[in-house]
Amino acid sequence: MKNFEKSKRLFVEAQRYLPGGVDSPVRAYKSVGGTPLFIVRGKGARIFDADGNEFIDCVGSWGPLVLGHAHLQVVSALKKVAENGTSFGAPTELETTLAKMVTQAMPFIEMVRFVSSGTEATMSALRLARAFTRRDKIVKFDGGYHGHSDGLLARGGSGMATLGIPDSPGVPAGYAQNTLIAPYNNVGAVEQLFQHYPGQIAAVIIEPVAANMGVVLPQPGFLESLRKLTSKAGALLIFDEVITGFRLAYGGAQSVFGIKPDLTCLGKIIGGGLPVGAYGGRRDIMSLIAPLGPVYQAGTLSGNPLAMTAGIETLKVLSQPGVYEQLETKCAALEKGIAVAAREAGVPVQVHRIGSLLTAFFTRGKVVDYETAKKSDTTLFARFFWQMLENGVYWPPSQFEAAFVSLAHTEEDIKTIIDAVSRALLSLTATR
Ligand code: HOZ
Repeated sequence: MKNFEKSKRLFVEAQRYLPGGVDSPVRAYKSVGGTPLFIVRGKGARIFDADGNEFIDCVGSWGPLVLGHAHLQVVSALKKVAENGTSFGAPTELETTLAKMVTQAMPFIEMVRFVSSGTEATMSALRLARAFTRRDKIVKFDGGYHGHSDGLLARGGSGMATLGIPDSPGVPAGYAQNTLIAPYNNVGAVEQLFQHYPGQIAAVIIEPVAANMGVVLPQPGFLESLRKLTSKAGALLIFDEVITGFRLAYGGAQSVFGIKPDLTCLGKIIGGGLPVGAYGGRRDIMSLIAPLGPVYQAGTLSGNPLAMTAGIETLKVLSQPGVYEQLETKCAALEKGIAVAAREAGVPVQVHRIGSLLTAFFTRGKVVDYETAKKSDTTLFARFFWQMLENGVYWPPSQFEAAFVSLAHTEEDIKTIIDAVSRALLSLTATR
């Protein structure tokens, strides 16, 4: 049995000063029980906790670390930039450099505004969509997660799914009234909303691949139908690519599925592990943002030199040939390994994967939306999670989050993860 005593002591101390001992709820391990691990170091595909345990990391800071931890190119560029100052509250050329890279990678983004988190990106994109269309209502999907701004906290995924919170208190009723919910992968429900609220819906916001209720892929035609419905109704289509952007392909999910959103939200990878977000899209829409237009949005640390540098260096690596093929091969091997291990252990598991994003749902039934995702056996998942730790793998501590494979994972690492999955699943059946 691994020893987690130091993490346990650090958690007791943390809880005296931080609500729940953490700065973001999923980290608290509430849905898997026990005490969260306190991490002291990461290198490549590995993280090390306060007790000196080593793990192969399948969380990767929830997505940004597609190159792995402490990537040399990123770290040495950061050191150089930091020596010249970390924030000026004035323009730097780095912002233009990263903006150019983003617009070249995603041609539907004609202009981009950098912010400091994915939450800020989606919140600002919605403000912009409302201003552009002069409408108030928005449509989001059940189990879709777009950060924690007031209007987006209805039926959210991620930590809300993990903790089973349907709607957060503290959101004024007026906000909630303007947020309409449809089940993911259900075009009919979106059609009905457009019929019911003619001329009132500003935008449909969606994760083109849902990754905060676990990974759930769009069914064929779903995204295309949303594109048609929104265009017909004069509403905007907003892709929240905070997770999928530069993850599924250099051009994001929009390039994989061939859909043109009006606005795109980014985060995670474009900051290479530093706090960042961005929203961008059609020039006519983006031109409404202050100081060019009247829609106000600002931030002292927006586009700060460190985040821009980590993003630029990360994208430089990702733009090299063969990178996404490598991610695909590694994660496909993992998908296959988990499916085989589950079959051999006799544990019903649905493995969902696209590119280097993966979720193993502990359920017998097909998962197509949040309702079906919620049928997963979260108790069994919790036991699986702890067994994975025992076997040296840091798996996401929630059934409703994605696991991430990075370029730093070697073929050997993938084999080790599959062995760990196999042992973990067998131990579940042995004690059932
Ligand atoms: N909302 C993040 C996962 N989708 C978790 C953030 C964190 O706890 O770091």
